[in-house]
Amino acid sequence: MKHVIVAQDLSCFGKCSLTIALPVLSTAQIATSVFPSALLSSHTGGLGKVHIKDLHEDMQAILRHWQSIPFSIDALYSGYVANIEQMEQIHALFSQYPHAFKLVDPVMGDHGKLYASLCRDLPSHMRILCEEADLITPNLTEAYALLGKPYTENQEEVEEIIKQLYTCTHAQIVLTGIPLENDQIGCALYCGDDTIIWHSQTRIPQDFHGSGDLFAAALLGAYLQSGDLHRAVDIAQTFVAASLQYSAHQACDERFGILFEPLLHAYHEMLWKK
Ligand code: PXL
Repeated sequence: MKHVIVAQDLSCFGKCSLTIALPVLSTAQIATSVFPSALLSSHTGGLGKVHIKDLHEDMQAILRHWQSIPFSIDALYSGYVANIEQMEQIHALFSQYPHAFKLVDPVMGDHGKLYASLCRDLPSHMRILCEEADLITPNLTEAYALLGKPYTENQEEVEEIIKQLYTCTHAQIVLTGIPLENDQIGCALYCGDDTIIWHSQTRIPQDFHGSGDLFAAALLGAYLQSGDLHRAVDIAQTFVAASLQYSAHQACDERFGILFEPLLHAYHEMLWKK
């Protein structure tokens, strides 16, 4: 069985990070271990004053203990990182397991804005982490932040942005959240050759928290199971689109998080469909 270490925060309310990654990877029949960066009373996306316990010192102790446990690992997966101290521990994790596949989801913002909870110079540090990755999954906002460029929604620039990101990271890239014509939203896959592969779906006007985390976790699960990144993008996008549609239909509070649980069986079926 494949085994992934998920380096993310535990937000006690409002689905995101670990509360999304763990159920999704379990559905993909992948074993998980946890490298927790922080404990928060909720995510930082509009639910009021958040209690935060930074765990970077604990991360160091966890890594030290793991050195004495003979386990093997297939992949490392990082997401939201709030500060440089946590980032250093994720670098240490990557160094401790150099042969594992590394997915870095450079979670930093959306709709042209970076999250206020992040430390100022996080983008340049996140870029260095991306340089260690095999696969990165920025949205458009994060892609511009990684390159230190002002955000625009100019579709003609997207191909240039994705290629520049590849040049500086040498990681395979799935760029998400690209606004397209006719109420579509797209993502683009680039692996360093000449072709960018586009996937698109109908845009849903609501903004359910954790949708990006759901995409990255579903992508990793599908990629580790199929070995086919193109197919994995298709599966992750279909799963997230169905979860968004379901969440919109239930009219739940967007801040409470995307409802994906009733769609996990469909994700599972897509993974094992011949
Ligand atoms: O979904 C991204 C995310 C993860 N973790 C925490 C967050 C956010 C986005 O706001 O606040 C703690």
